[in-house]
Amino acid sequence: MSTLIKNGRIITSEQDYVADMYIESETITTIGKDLKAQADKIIDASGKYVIPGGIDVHTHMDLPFGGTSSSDDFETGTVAAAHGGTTCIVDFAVQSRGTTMRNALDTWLRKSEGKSVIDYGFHMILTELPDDWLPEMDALVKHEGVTSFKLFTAYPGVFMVDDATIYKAMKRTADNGGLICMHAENGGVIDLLVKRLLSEGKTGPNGHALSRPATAEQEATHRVIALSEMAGVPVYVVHVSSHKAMEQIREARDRGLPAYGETCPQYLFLAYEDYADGSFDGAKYICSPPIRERANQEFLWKALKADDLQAVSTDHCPFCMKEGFKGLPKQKELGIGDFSKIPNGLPGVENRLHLLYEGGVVKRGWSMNRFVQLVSTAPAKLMGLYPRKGTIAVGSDADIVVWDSKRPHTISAKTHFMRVDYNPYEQMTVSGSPAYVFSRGKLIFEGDKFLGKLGDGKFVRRGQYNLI
Ligand code: DUC
Ligand code: ZN
Ligand code: ZN
Repeated sequence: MSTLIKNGRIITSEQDYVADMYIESETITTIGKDLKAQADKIIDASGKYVIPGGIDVHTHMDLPFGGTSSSDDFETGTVAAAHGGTTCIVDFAVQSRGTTMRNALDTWLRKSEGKSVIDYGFHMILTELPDDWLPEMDALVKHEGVTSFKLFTAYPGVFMVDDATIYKAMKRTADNGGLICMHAENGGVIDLLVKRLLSEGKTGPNGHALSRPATAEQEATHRVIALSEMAGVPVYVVHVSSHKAMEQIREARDRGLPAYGETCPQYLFLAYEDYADGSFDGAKYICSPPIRERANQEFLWKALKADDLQAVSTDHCPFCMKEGFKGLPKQKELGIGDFSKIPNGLPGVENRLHLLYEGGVVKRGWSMNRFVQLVSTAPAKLMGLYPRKGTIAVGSDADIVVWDSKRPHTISAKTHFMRVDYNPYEQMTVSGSPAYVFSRGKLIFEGDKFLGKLGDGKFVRRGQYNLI
């Protein structure tokens, strides 16, 4: 199978030029002006951008969490991702207490096998780390292409580990060449605040945000950066929600440390004020860290522009508002009368590029290069996928999005592909959307029409990070 994409405006994180692109089988083989090659399919991309497919390095498909499981699996979630121009995800395998990392990876490989329509990799979440397990970390990095480990300073009793365990994992990762990802909130203090709010009768969803103040995120962000500095390992702070946490990353970077941060669309577009009244509708917006006050948003937008934050991922972890949607069990409703039982997480994998293009390029005048850097190139580099993915170059995987800046899209649960009964950005109209999406050379979306095949997405063994 070969494809010729004619006259597109090719955008990488650094370049911007008009050319033709020839794709043979799974790979970009030629880029040049007026290519005359024969092809099975020819696409006229005049007036459109040709960008590397989006890479979302923070998703949770089919994650057992909060008494249920996230409602998208590797089938529905990756079809949705592709519809929005994301052609690779890095999801999280969970080493839960009492299981080995090997078992965890096998479980997640089974969950994804034969289902994904785009390529995917895994990080490994660690919930315990006896000394004799340390060699397993090395084996994951060396042999399995699982080159990043996530640890939590929150969710006591589930994911949270103590500082000594974090330091131990960091030290080992410094030696084996992996990357540390951190969920940074002070879980111990948050638990006390949760108990106090509930005892005062504050049981509505807004209690979730009240129990998780930005200072709890700031403190943990400061701490994990300090631990990483002691261990001599790069650290990637996931889902940075507040300017206070972002400033910890900026300060570390100003000192020359390899500290990185991602934020997510929910922290850029949604505001605490919109669910402050405590009505149960606010359960739609429950995720951790929580959605902050509206005034916080602009700090994050500026940080993305200034490279104080380096990537945008989604933390896609959807749960339905109502029992019974597509046969799914009770999810957000588990927390009626007790906000601490509302499963944490929001849908987003389908709309990340829509939203970032609108908020960044259209509304704030970012260059397309910066957009591509944040949604594709930086994630690819940090997560060891570059230059196979995250750029447009001869020899790279043909994960390509033909982006039409004049193809408006109204976001709605009625039309989205995600398996969840609401969309946090319901009725928002964005100016641009993908006209064509290719995954390793195969056209998998033409507009809103899915043309892909389940199982065509493959597990990607990632390499070592490139520091940016
Ligand atoms: N935060 C969420 O909102 N959901 C999944 C896990 C997490 O850290
Ligand atoms: Zn997290
Ligand atoms: Zn997450």
